[in-house]
Amino acid sequence: MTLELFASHEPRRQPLAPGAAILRGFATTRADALLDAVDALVRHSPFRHLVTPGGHRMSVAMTNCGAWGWTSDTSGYRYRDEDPETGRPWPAMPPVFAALARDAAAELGFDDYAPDACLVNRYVPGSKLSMHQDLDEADAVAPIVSVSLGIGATFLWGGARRSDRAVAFDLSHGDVVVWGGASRHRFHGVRPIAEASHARTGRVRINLTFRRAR
Ligand code: MD6
Ligand code: FE
Repeated sequence: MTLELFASHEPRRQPLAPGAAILRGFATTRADALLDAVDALVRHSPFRHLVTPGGHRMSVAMTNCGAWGWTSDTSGYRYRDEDPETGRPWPAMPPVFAALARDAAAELGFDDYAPDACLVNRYVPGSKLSMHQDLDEADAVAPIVSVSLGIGATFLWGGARRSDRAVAFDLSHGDVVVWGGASRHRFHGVRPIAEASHARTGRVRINLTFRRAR
């Protein structure tokens, strides 16, 4: 066995800032199970295009699982304990989701991470997410864990202020980004997705974004 061969199978960590890193390939071995669970949960709470408080239809389609789900409409952003489209609770967090989130958070030293919300995002070529902060959660220290599946994306990692220069990172199927602690309120976004196809998802990127909301 060569060291090179061993290293190529070891997930790589790319530090971003204190409390933040990209874990390359961290979800790869669990990706099929994660995507199977997405297929199951969207049968209960389908993807939908939310409207921003400013009245714009988001290009990313979203749904949620877990106790709390993130929603947006013209009255603002908020977490709800039921899906406004179905009038029922959001689907339960699949165990494979909770385990992946906990394991990824632990890599950054966030022990016993127990997210109570998972926002599931569906991007197609052209979908984008403008620079923003995730500020709607009660816990300002527990990390966001963001899992990329399917076609690639360019993730923009900004600073504490909107005017801070952002750095671009390409994210691939199986990559996980964690940001918590001092980095929890950093600006971030996703550039318009390029045309591409993935063997499992087709022309789609699925992103799982875990949070401690309440
Ligand atoms: C990503 N997503 O898709 C990162 N934040 O890689 C987010 O940062 C995000 O998709 C808030 C609401 C929806 C999101
Ligand atoms: Fe975000």
